[in-house]
Amino acid sequence: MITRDPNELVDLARAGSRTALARLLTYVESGGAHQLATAALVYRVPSPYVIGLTGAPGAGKSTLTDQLITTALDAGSFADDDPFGDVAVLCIDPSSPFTGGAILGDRIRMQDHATNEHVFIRSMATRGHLGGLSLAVPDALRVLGAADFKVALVETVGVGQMEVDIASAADTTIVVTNPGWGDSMQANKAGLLEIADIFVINKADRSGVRETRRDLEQMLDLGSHGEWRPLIIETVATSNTGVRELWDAIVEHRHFIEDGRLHEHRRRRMTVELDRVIMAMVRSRVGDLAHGASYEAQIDALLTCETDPYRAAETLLAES
Ligand SMILES: Nc1nc2c(ncn2[C@@H]2O[C@H](COP(=O)(O)OP(=O)(O)O)[C@@H](O)[C@H]2O)c(=O)[nH]1
Ligand SMILES: [Mg+2]
Repeated sequence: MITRDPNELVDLARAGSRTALARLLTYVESGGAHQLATAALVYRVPSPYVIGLTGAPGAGKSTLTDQLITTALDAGSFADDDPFGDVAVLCIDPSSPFTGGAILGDRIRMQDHATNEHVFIRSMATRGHLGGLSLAVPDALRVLGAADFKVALVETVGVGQMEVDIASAADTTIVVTNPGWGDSMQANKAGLLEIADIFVINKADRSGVRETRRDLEQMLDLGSHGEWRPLIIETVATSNTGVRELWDAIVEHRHFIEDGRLHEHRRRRMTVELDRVIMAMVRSRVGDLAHGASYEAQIDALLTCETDPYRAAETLLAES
């Protein structure tokens, strides 16, 4: 039986135990970050370089991730003096409280890699983490950092706000689109534009690539991106076409942000994460306040016009 002590698990994970790594990630997933906090090491090691992929279901994220694993292993490093070693993949499905069918499919798709000792693939779902997946993912990345992974690919299903939140925890964020994307994505375009460092037009073997590229270019012309103008890369993930170009784009973006911007980039990420932790804690306190005898008494007082909602709230807050 493997130990349950987070400190020992971290030591084992650093020594290469995938069982220990998996257990640590289960702690994170189930909201056991407080247990991990004692494993101070996790919070002292740098996070891996995180490449996030997001996009609508069926866009080809898993197929691309699969190809990127091979490319990352072949490329070996972002720079000669910075070997990667192993590659970690997290598959995140915010819409599913369980490890659902889609992710099972991804597992099968990536199974060639699953037996490779240099690749670690893990799907994650919410199981009661305080702030949901958007907080569990950064913790999971810390664990991967502790286990000495230098690069992590994070595939997030979907294009809603939560997915945008998770994807924005990456160092390089890739938004995977398909030809004809412009028509269906009107509502979320702004959010995606904000987070994308690279747009991929996958399924470029289909018609409408030129129109989609033009649409994206127009968006970029109008939108306010920073110093980095997001790159647009066309791929056919199923035939490994354009994947090397995508990798080169990732490397280019990494060099761009590491040229004095990584600190600022990660600082912003920390700000977002800390704000979320505070919000989650406050929300949980609100939950505690909003029941019990005092709460009921204030509701009664409201019904009989003996107080107003502001005074009632102040009273409850003062009592807490
Ligand atoms: N024609 C074509 N099909 C693709 C391409 N990339 C992926 N697919 C197919 O699209 C489907 C969904 O791919 P998947 O990687 O599971 O998408 P995900 O939901 O974004 O992870 C699968 O049947 C893939 O084989 C591509 O470039 N061209
Ligand atoms: Mg997938």
